[in-house]
Amino acid sequence: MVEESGNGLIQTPTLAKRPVFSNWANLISLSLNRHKEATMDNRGVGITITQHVLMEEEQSPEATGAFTYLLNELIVAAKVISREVNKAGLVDILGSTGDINIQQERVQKLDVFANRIIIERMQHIGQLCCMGSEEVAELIDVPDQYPKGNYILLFDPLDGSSNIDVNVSIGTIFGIYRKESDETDVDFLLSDVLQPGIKQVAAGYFIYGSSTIMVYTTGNGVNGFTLYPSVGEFLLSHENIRIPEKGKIYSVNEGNYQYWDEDTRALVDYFKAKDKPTGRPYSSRYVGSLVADFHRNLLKGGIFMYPADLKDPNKPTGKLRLMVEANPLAMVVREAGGYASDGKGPILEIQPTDLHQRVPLYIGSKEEVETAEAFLSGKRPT
Ligand code: FDP
Repeated sequence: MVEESGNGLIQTPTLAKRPVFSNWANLISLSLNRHKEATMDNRGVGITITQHVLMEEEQSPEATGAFTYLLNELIVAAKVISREVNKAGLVDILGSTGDINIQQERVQKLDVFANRIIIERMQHIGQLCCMGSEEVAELIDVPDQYPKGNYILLFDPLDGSSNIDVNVSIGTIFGIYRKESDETDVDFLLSDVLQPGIKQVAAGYFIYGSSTIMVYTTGNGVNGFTLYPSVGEFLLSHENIRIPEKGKIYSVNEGNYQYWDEDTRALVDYFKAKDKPTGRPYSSRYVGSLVADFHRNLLKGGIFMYPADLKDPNKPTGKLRLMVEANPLAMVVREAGGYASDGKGPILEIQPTDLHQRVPLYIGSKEEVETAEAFLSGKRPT
């Protein structure tokens, strides 16, 4: 059995040597028992995430169970993070560590915890050849003592972390790729990691809010699962999510207005202008936590924007990270019928050059994101 210590870390290093499917039998029976329990008390009838992942796997004849195992372990890590986030304020986990990360931001204690939990839980399972985290400058190798697999996990362990101390929703974002090279001398090549987002085999996020929700896609639509705390399972709560073609919300940090170029300002002015036939003015909603802003707009429709700004006039750039934020959410939104752009073209088609590269991001309902592209290419609607 997997034994969890107080801090959520695996205590049995032998786990990696066990065959994947002996663990599976346990997982399925665990899941079914919990499902029964949920049904019995009549408060949580529903399919569990584990059942859902297994059902998706059944659709793919060549599946080996490796991916299912990987996703399941990530879910366990998220449950541990969720538990810790819920304790924030009660234990000494709020606040900054005093360090500055690779993105030049203050590192929060919960950032460090979430990052460590994901790495330590994922590195031993034998399905990954490497990981990349927003919090770690270099790629994260799988230590020699553990078996290697063919998947690559890129993640933002705790997105929106400047909101932790004020009890605003935060989240974990992930994208999973398959190793493309058949190199055997090394575990992976840099090109295996720097793949465009279109190559993701799965992507999603966990949002730690009024409840903890997981939203994910493997390219067959998007589904959302809510953590049922007393049962300890994610139950299907948002089946086949579709983002409205057109929304009524725009989300952007308008405090940056003075740093935007003219086209960006014109775009935001457009959403605020009065015009009944096109449903304007839109409502403004901005939490300042990407997962929370994205999740709201995914369900309600609208556009989230983090435009390039001229804070450094020699280097106009967006703030958000292509590989660990924009790409996973771009896959989710595409699978839900929406669109993500850097203002010029699809986020998912950008060829990355660096694990930590930043991009402008326009994401949400198709109509609004296409409007953004039109403005940013100088073609403003009349
Ligand atoms: P944070 O810095 O709190 O981690 O990923 C970075 C991010 O949050 C996003 O979650 C959020 O959308 C954005 O930055 C907020 O940035 P601003 O404070 O500049 O609006």
